[in-house]
Amino acid sequence: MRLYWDQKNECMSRDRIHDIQSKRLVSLVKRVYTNVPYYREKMHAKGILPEDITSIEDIDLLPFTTKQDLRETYPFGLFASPMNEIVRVHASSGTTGKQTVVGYTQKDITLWSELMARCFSMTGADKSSVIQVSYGYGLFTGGLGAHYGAERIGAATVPTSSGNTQRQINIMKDFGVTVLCCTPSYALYLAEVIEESGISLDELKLKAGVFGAEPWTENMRSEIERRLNIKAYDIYGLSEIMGPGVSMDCEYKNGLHIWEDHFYPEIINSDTGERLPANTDGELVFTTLTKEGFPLIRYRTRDVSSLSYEKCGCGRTVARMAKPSGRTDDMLIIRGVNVFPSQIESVLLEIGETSPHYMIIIDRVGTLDTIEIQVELTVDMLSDEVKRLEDTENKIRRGIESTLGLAAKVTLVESKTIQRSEGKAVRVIDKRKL
Ligand code: DLL
Repeated sequence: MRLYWDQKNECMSRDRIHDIQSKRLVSLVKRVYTNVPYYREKMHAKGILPEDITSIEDIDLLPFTTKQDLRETYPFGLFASPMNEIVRVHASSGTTGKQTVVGYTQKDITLWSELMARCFSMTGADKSSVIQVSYGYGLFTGGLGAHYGAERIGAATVPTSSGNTQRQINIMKDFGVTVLCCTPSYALYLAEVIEESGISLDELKLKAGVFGAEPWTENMRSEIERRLNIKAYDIYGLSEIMGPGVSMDCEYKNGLHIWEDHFYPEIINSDTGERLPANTDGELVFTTLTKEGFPLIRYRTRDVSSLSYEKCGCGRTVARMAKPSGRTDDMLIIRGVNVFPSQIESVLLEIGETSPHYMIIIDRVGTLDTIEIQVELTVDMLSDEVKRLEDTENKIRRGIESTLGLAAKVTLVESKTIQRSEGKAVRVIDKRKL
């Protein structure tokens, strides 16, 4: 089993990583200063010239880039290559405001395929694998990003895209799919439909899942691994930086390896912009060191994570990011308490008496915020006594209260009443904003 795709670059010394990053940052800054008027002005506003940047340590001198900058330059204002060199465009739908558009040169697409190949190889996949890509194809980067990486390692690539769940399962079985790529919430739904179809896991050849595009907890990972009898890997990325494959975890499951020779990570305090030390939670920031079409300097992802730099048991030396717990803008503030939906997911799966499908409903009665957590019963529970159901409800309520310090209403709802997701799950309805 080949676990490295590019051992030289995945396992180089920290000194070497530092040198490569320094060299690449210097040329990146020159490039954007010359080619992107918006960046040039931002640097002038900070009193910076390209020659002030001589190593990666100087990155602190450079301005941040935010989603707002992307909106102001919509659609192509931050592209650093002329349009006749752009071979692909993706866009993120953007739940708030205008969508953001990203462009790739041929070299960018080749790099993306290489980095996705590194990711797939971490699962043990190779040219003998059959990889089903159930991320959506289209403007979303998930489908095509995974597709090119799967082809790069020479696997038989099955571009099912998302949706038509029964067909996905038939294909998985008939084609002997060994690696599944989709969101973790869709993986859970696929597991559910497989169970209902009466297909035994022995009839499938599935070994690994490459799941991402949304936050998911360790408990959710165990649930998916158990129900599909596979190893589930966490893959992270965002369209602005490239798409899937910015980082992924290995079999040691102790953080996601960032391909640091191409993406320079930082963690900052999102209120002050101050850089935070290793192993401290904060907002993740990335600089794309080698991208041509759409390079970004110190892009604020709004994802909450932390970084660590110790060598991993797998031999990789690149920085690892903690599983993102959510986005700063997805954090709910309920009666002054900060809550990430993933914390609620953790409690529900820890108790483990219900199904893993849930919905969080926030409302305001008078001046008081209310939170209701709807959790689905499992099919077996339908015949349970009322007393046992009440016990489960109470257990969840106490779990939420002791974890979050927040009194929540817990409602057990009938099996299959919570909407299943085929892509990124929507788990919160905030009626205060409606
Ligand atoms: O979701 C790219 C992607 C596709 C990643 C397939 C992995 C797999 P966007 O639609 O631009 O791109 O959304 C990016 O999704 O800033 C995070 O908030 C969230 N996200 C992505 N992967 C993870 C993950 C794709 N593994 C946004 N864990 C990011 C937690 C994730 N959140």
